[in-house]
Amino acid sequence: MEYVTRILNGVAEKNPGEPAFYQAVHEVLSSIAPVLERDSRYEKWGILERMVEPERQFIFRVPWVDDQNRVQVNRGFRVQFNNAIGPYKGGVRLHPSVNLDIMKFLGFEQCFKNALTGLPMGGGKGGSDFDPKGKSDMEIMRFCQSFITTLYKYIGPHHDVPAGDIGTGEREIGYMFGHFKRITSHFDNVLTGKGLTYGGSYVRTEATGYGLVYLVDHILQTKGRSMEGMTVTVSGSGNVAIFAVEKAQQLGGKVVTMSDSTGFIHDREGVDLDAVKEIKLKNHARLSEYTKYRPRAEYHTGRGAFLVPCDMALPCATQNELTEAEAKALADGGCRIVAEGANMPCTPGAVALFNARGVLFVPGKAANAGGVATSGLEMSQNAIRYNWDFEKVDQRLQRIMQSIYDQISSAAEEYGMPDNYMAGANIASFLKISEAMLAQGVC
Ligand code: NDP
Ligand code: 2IT
Repeated sequence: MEYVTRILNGVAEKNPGEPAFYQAVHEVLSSIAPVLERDSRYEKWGILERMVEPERQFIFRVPWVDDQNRVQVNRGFRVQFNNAIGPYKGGVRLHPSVNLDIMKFLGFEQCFKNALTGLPMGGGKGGSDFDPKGKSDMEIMRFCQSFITTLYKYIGPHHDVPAGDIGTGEREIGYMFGHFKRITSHFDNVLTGKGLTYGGSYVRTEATGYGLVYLVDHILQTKGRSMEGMTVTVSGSGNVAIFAVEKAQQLGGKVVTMSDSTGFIHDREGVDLDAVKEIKLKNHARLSEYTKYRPRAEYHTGRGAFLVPCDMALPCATQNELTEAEAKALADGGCRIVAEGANMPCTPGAVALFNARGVLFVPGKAANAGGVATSGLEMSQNAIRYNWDFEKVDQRLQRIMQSIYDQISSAAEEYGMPDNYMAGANIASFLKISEAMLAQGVC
């Protein structure tokens, strides 16, 4: 379609050297051509032109002093992408690979994901090339304080609400929140993922992994199947992966792999999650330690978690980690369903292969939306100055994941692509954001 081609060419031209951003935009725009063809208002009102241009982007110096009294300087980012349906909302990634390309791809994805939650949240993302690995608590605190010293002016409960992502968990959110409070004197609910004693929500820690498995389980149920007895491969061993494994095991799945950026474990008897939690959450150590707890398991350096035969694969580490060759190995090994716990972990070639081979594919913007959805529930509880108990938040999360299934499956059906959840997710979220943009005029 000419409109889509023109916008994609414009994105490539205006954002050179940003392949991840282009990849994310290409995926969404390639799915929505049938929607654009039905209604000329999208083109007339420049909806795509406005959707692919972040509303504003901040890049800033983050100076801090390390434990040896040396000055360190990192680069900070916040991309406020689209606030058509609510305040900008999205995590903060702390990883040496962070650059503007990664921030824009994540911010763009976040707009569509947040729309699927049904909660009033626009899309944004932030982060820094700061590497928390090997840093002391004091160093991490000084970095977080410096990051907020610049960012505090641009965030707020009705404006932009950051949260966690790779490298940012409850500890980092606590330091950021404390510093925001100190320099503004306001106990504003300006971040989510807070600790339970100062405005956090039950289930936020577990939400992304749990939500992923709730959605997959629901899809299996609609097909008369269940997770019971399924062999599951998982990548990553951080927040998303750990709680995806926990819920998958609770529902009877047998998880046989997990990974970190150094290597992966293969435990044919099923991963011992208590051991992984002790290694990763308590000791902040490497997954290679796992064989000390379970000597019969194998540890391999490098990649390979998805070369292990399985019924279901859950990539939960990072973008473009699951390649076309791995997708082929998964399909050849009998894998029937792949759901993205991470943001954009499957390469376009991998996704094409899943579609060609009839492997059900659930894209991250639907599958991992439980995390930001529960952040939305944290904002709701903060707004009414109340805390719901674990069961209540968990039930709401389950209902949201079910509603995401309803939206993506019915959009896919309506546009003649049943079971194409990627098209369904892109179409359903596009329709919601564009309706709000059309209603609000050119802004
Ligand atoms: P964590 O920092 O808790 O864990 C990240 C995991 O992925 C670690 O095991 C890490 O290994 C591995 N990893 C990170 N980067 C790389 C890399 N470049 N190559 C290989 N492995 C890597 O992050 P989360 O679990 O929170 O996030 C994982 C994914 O889920 C990300 O894509 C994130 O955007 C997405 N996500 C997170 C949500 C949340 O609520 N936290 C919500 C929705 C999506 P190592 O320790 O060796 O670095
Ligand atoms: O990618 C994501 O959805 C997140 N990192 C969670 C964002 C949030 O605001 O909770």
